[in-house]
Amino acid sequence: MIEIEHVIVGTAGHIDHGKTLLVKALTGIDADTLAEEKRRGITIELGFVFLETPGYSKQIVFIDVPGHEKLIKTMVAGASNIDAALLVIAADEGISLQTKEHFDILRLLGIKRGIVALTKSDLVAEDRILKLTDQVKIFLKDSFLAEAPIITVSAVDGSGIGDLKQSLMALGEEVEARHDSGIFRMPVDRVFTMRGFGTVIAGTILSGKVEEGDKIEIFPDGITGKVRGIQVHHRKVGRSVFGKRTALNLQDVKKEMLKRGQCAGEPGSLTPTFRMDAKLRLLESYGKKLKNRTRIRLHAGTAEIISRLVLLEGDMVFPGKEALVQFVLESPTVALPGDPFVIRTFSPLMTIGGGEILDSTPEKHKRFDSDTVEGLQRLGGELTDRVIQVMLDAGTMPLSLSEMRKKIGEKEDALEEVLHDLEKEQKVIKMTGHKESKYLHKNYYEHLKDRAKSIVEEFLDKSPHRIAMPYQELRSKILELTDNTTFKAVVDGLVEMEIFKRKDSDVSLVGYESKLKPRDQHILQQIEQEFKSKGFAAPVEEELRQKVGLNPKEYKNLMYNLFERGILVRLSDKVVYHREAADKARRIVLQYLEKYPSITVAELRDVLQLSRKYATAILEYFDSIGLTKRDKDVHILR
Ligand SMILES: Nc1nc2c(ncn2[C@@H]2O[C@H](COP(=O)(O)OP(=O)(O)OP(=O)(O)O)[C@@H](O)[C@H]2O)c(=O)[nH]1
Ligand SMILES: [Mg+2]
Repeated sequence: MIEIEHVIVGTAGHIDHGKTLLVKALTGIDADTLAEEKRRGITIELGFVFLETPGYSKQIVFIDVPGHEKLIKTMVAGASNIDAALLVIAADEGISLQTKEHFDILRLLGIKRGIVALTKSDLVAEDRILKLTDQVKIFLKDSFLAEAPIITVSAVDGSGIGDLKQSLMALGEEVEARHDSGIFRMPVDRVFTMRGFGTVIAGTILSGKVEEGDKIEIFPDGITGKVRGIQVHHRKVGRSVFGKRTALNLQDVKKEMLKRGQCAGEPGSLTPTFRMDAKLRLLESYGKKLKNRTRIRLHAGTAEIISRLVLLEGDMVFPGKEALVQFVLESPTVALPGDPFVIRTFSPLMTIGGGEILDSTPEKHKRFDSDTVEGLQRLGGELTDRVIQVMLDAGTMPLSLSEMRKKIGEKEDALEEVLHDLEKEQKVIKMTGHKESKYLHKNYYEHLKDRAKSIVEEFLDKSPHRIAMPYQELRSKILELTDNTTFKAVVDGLVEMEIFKRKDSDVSLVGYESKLKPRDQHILQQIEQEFKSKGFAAPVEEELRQKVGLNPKEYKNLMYNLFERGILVRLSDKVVYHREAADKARRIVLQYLEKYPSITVAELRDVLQLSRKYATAILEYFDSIGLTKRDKDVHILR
């Protein structure tokens, strides 16, 4: 099946200027279907109408918006996700208030193309059209519509309609596919029920694709459901892709739970947020300054959210100027970096600015902080800069590709390519974990290594009797900062650099010398000698402690040193052996087990000519290290 590319064209223009009738003249369809719309003669809800153009390779779809000044919220929702604009200006009234406001909104949303229709030409004389055309050209100067065709039409007598259709088709050829981040997202602009089809949400797929049977989540409300069916252009299809007007029939979701402003997406792929960082441009025409913490209406996707505007760089934003801001939202929403938005004053309602989201899940920022400002500037830059910044923001926590995708809103393969280069330039460390690879900014990798090194140094400083730090203790300290995979990479890195050495379950510093006092060193030698000379009949610890004249704490500390260096081995609570005795016992047990299938405590006692206490300790120790295992009363080789 050939996928038809949709060209989504949004109407725009002042109330009563003839948008809906023009769409009808082009398509034969009246987008005003509500009884209230018919009664009042105005558009209230968004209208979605397909233009039939047989033989043409693309599908033109109109989103007809209301012109009423109180319905700008609906207009922005309709215009938020279009490929091109059809700016409608009535020849008799000319450029009016909402002509200007709609045009501002289109510009702020970053719409790139469009056509201007001067309609109701049947109501005016020729010279009026010429004059208006000049005015319109001045009005559109330096904007995305500066070079747009201006077509004179009448929806009543049909003049110019053919030309307009031709222009629309030519425009459709020029429209480039919008950027596809690969993540399925469809802002909901309509919710309805269809007989035999159940609950339906409709919208234009912003990115990615959706297939019948897919699980989806309705953000930010966390509603999940399954796609039972998909319709595109009134036909049932198995899948739909970005850029297409699409209706999704949802299983297990009640209509009452759904509304415009929500966004359908892959489950878990977006993070509901109460804050967003953005670059804001205040319209010159607003003519006023905007203060910090001004309460505004933020329009992003099809949602409108009341929010405070925190100015990060200064105390004011001036008309016609840009500023880095943080929106503090009064209710949650979802967005991705790069999404356009519009802001309107709380009351009276006026469109005053707009821009681009830079971070859709930021922390609360300090104002006037140069790091924050620089970070946001990087987020507004090239993909490489954005990847670097997201990693700097994550600090010592490494990010997986899927986490990065969520933060940046880009396809994983595009991210991978950038990360690969950064890795080659040694700006990024890739860590291969057992589930998925994660990435850490080089600076933070170095920071973690420094941290690990100083933790071990501090440990050894505080415990002069010890020559190593237990690995698990270091691990639990580092896990406060990062994950286990990174911890391992950090230790491995330090071992490779010959800063750390690992022995059994300990970590130490290469070349570290014990900081023992001469007296302690002397006692240590004495203790070692005691154990060595007694062989299998090791000394009783309590007696030994008294003999060498240490208090229990001092004794314990010094013994650590001997255990860590592997000179002594603890067999059981009561029995400690010199390494040599332990090794000898091992050889004897193994020799015995070569001859006999098993060994008991009594048998070992006889072989070694020792008391039962030692034989028990030896066999239990070998069980515990996995050399032997116990089977009822005997011990066998493992
Ligand atoms: N003479 C004449 N009247 C027109 C033409 N186009 C629209 N009208 C009339 O203008 C009025 C408004 O037309 P609509 O198409 O509803 O205007 P709209 O721009 O969609 O209005 P809103 O959706 O409410 O903003 C209707 O009475 C139409 O019949 C035209 O080309 N010539
Ligand atoms: Mg209308």
